[in-house]
Amino acid sequence: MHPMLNIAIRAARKAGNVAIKAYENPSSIEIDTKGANDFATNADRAAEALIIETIKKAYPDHTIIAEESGLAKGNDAETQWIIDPIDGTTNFIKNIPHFAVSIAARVKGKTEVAVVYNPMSNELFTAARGKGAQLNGYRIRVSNAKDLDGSVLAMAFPFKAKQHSDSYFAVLQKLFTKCGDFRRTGSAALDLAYVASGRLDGFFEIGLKPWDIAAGELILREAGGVVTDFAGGNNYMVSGNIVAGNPRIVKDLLVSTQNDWPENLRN
Ligand code: 2AM
Ligand code: CA
Ligand code: CA
Ligand code: CA
Repeated sequence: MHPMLNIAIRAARKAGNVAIKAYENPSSIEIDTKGANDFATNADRAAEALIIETIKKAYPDHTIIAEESGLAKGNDAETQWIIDPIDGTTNFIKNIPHFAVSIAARVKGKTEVAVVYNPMSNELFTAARGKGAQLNGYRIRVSNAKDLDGSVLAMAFPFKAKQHSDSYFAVLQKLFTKCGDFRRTGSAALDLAYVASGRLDGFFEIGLKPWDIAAGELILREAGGVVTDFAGGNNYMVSGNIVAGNPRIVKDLLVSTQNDWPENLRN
């Protein structure tokens, strides 16, 4: 196994254990409000600190970007770890067992290894570039849906940009008539991993951050999926607007919505 994947898995399991302990003892959870509908807890911070400690011990020079503590530049600027200690904090706070630890490592801008770990279901999604994607060690693949007809798509609501919700809902309505149904799960990292394992046919969301996307993206690509922005390009790490699925689903999603996304949400 890729040595960096080994470290990522070790770090994810440690962080997952912190999350499980807090989840099982909800009165221990302290909630900070970072912004509108945006929270962090003492468990997010503790899990993140453990991940960073684990990576630093193995790779003291690597650069680390983590949701709760920001950017820590290392001497090796070419290797970056991108960490979301708990993706799905709102679920975590509500005692809904659907959240994940997300860890990716990029070398010269290319993601080499990725882990998305749901500690509550003990599901470990992993990938190494060129080596395929696995769920608990078993190879996974995207669904073979041919188009949106009958498909089940993960999506989200613009909880940070409610002023754009009218135009967003108009696109949702159009897509709703074309697909089978929607899921709003609350964890973008798990949405990508579920698309990678064929549980869901596709996924789209606006306003994501690199740590929501980085690990799930490699897992999905290694499972035969594709990821684009709303214009079919690759600006999603910057815009945070993402469309994902097998190549045919992504094509149908883009063709079905290309001219409909509000201007400020496109690309
Ligand atoms: P987070 O839990 O790490 O913040 C799903 O829409 C994505 O948006 C998740 O990856 C989640 O990451 C983030 N998010 C932030 N606030 C949210 C909220 N109030 N509801 C749902 N998702 C939220
Ligand atoms: Ca957050
Ligand atoms: Ca997140
Ligand atoms: Ca988070």
